[in-house]
Amino acid sequence: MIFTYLALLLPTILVGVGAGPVKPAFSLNRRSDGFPYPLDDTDKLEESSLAKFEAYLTNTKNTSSHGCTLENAVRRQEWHDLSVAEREEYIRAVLCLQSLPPKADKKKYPGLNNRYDDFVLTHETQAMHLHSTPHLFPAHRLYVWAYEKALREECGYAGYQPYWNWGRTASNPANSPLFNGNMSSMGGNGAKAYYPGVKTTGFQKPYDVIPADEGGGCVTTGPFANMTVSLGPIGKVLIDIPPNPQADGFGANPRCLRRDVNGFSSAQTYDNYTYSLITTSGGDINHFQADMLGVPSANNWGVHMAGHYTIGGDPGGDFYSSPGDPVFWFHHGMIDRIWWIWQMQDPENRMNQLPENPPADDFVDLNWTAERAETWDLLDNIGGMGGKFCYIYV
Ligand SMILES: *[C@@H]1O[C@H](CO)[C@@H](O)[C@H](O)[C@H]1NC(C)=O
Ligand SMILES: *[C@@H]1O[C@H](CO)[C@@H](O)[C@H](O)[C@H]1NC(C)=O
Ligand SMILES: *[C@@H]1O[C@H](CO)[C@@H](O)[C@H](O)[C@H]1NC(C)=O
Ligand SMILES: *[C@@H]1O[C@H](CO)[C@@H](O)[C@H](O)[C@H]1NC(C)=O
Ligand SMILES: *[C@@H]1O[C@H](CO)[C@@H](O)[C@H](O)[C@H]1NC(C)=O
Ligand SMILES: [Cu+2]
Repeated sequence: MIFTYLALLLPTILVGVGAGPVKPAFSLNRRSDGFPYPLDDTDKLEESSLAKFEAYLTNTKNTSSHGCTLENAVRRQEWHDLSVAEREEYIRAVLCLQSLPPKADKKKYPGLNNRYDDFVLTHETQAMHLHSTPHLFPAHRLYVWAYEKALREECGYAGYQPYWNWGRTASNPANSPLFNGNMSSMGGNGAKAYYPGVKTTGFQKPYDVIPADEGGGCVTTGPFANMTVSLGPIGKVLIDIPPNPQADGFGANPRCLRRDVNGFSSAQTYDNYTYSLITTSGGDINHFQADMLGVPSANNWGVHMAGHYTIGGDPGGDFYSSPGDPVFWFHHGMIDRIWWIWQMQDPENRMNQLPENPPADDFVDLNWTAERAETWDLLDNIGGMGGKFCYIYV
């Protein structure tokens, strides 16, 4: 009897009262559907959340999404889902940014060599502003968006910022198409060099040290083999980096890009870590952020740190200067993506939350790299930043 009743009712529910033809459900149509990277649990969670999110956009956000919809939003793709030609075009644009003059004052910041360095400088001078508890998610969202915008507007890049689904490289990052060192990768591992690993918090081995892997020295393969790192270091990295000639770290300190593409760190970035983070942190953004940042003293580095130290080295291992490694943007793209997936689990309650609930007039100012923004206007990848944010992750 129950089945009969449902069968009768169902067509009415689907058509709705007075509605036109039912709109087909939005689909991401990822390139990764199938070999070689099948959808992981986080990808599937993202897909299964879209209908709820679309309903939220239609019902609640209609007036503030500024015409941005899931359908017309631009699509940021995972690096491994780009074709080799698309990867090379992205790399071309990054190298272009590294060849343009800086906008910040070279007299005041003599370590600036190029426009890319403006972004590194922003992260160094605005480190506290970017990383204070309420700002970490929204300020990095703006920061990655501004970088994508510079690649497009200043270097003619036609695509969007790729992200790094850590789980895809977790078992063997150094041999992944991201780090394998060929000319369509983001550069290889560093050469083998003295590298003591990474002290996370305290110094109580083995729990809060990420051990060294096979690299630590200069990146000698791939498109960034000749890249000059100049600003910094500012944070303490336990390797023999020449000190910056200026106490503030903004002097010219030309040196190679160094990495330790690290399998111990990447082992905490399998998709089960990301999936578990999103699904077990509950509905409070403070918990979600804290879980993402991990509890290093409990041997739980959190996906944020685990991703950063899968790159490691210099400047990747320096809290202040880490955007000086061009993979930084992929990592923070993924952080931004999982924030969105977390939001989509309960958009009515999660699209309006920032850690520590900053005041209404709170702002983010990235100086040379982005216009000043209201912090509370950075929560929506669909319609935030006065409608300038209009992107999704596929
Ligand atoms: C949302 O906006 C669309 C297009 O502007 C409009 O057709 C629709 O009726 C609006 N929905 C609500 C719930 O306001
Ligand atoms: C570089 O690596 C990618 C991914 O493994 C591969 O598709 C591409 O053909 C390689 N390119 C060269 C020049 O070897
Ligand atoms: C790096 O510089 C050397 C020497 O000028 C050059 O032979 C090589 O092609 C350059 N590599 C890259 C990736 O630009
Ligand atoms: C993820 O899976 C690995 C391997 O099975 C396991 O050691 C680890 O504890 C899991 N992590 C989480 C957060 O579930
Ligand atoms: C950068 O932005 C901050 C915050 O608005 C401001 O205090 C500072 O003066 C700016 N710095 C420069 C060099 O523009
Ligand atoms: Cu940062």
